[in-house]
Amino acid sequence: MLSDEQMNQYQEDGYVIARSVINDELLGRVRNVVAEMLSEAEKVSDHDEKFDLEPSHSLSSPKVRRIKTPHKWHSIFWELIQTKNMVNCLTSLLGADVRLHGSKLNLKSAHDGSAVEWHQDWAFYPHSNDHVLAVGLMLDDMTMDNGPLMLVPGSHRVEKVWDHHQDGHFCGAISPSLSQDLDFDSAVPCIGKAGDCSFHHVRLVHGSAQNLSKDPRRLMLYECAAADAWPYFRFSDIEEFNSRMITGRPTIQPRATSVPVRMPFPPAKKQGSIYENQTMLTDRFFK
Ligand SMILES: O=C(O)CCC(=O)C(=O)O
Repeated sequence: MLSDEQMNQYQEDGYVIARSVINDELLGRVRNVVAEMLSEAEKVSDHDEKFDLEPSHSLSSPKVRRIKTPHKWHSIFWELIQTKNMVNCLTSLLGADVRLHGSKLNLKSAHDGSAVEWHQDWAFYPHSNDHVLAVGLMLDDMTMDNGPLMLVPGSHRVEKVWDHHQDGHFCGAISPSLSQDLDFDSAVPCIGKAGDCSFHHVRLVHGSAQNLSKDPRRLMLYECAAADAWPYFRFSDIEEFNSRMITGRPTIQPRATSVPVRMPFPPAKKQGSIYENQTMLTDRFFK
């Protein structure tokens, strides 16, 4: 599924986009499941374990910005990450044994969907080694207008975790005015068709602007790790941990390498999701 050129691009730039990873039949079924799940949000007035809501959400005009951990709510999200194409891409990039760390479905409502400020996923979930990446499966076409994922090429190769704290607390974002060493203007948009998929390294700096278009934008994100990359925290139960193997075999022998780590503690003042963490920000890039 990934050519040598694409593999080199992942090493060099920290990301790669694979085209037509998921076929129309499966995409159609996923969209139906998502529509069904979203209809439940018509009864929800505050964030809960399933939904993260836009500030403009109301019962009469529901606006969900994230379905949290969709793989826990419906088996179709497992089906997606275990398709042959997806597993081929993952094993090319991470090796034969791959575990799911987490998942989220980010939705940007038309004319509204929240921006996500620049950050590194690694700042949220450091592991014993950095064979960890995020899969961004496009459930809609991604255009320059609907708030596509924006990636800063090569930023994963800087052996550094940028500061994601503000006033002594984790805030889930990099302050643009305090990070002169990052060239946000070089960021590349992940433009593509529904069914295309981006894979970005866990230390790659990325973010996304508001959705200015007339259509909603849905991006399904999977956090994936080589089986020997163990998370530094939020581990409780080996059976649950191993049940998240996407392919290959689990191990109880983590591989520890010299990777830069900053722990996301003390925790964000606003808990719940990256959007909530970032509500406290006083220095923003995206309007
Ligand atoms: O949905 C997006 O555009 C980006 C989201 C993101 O980077 C994240 O949730 O970590």
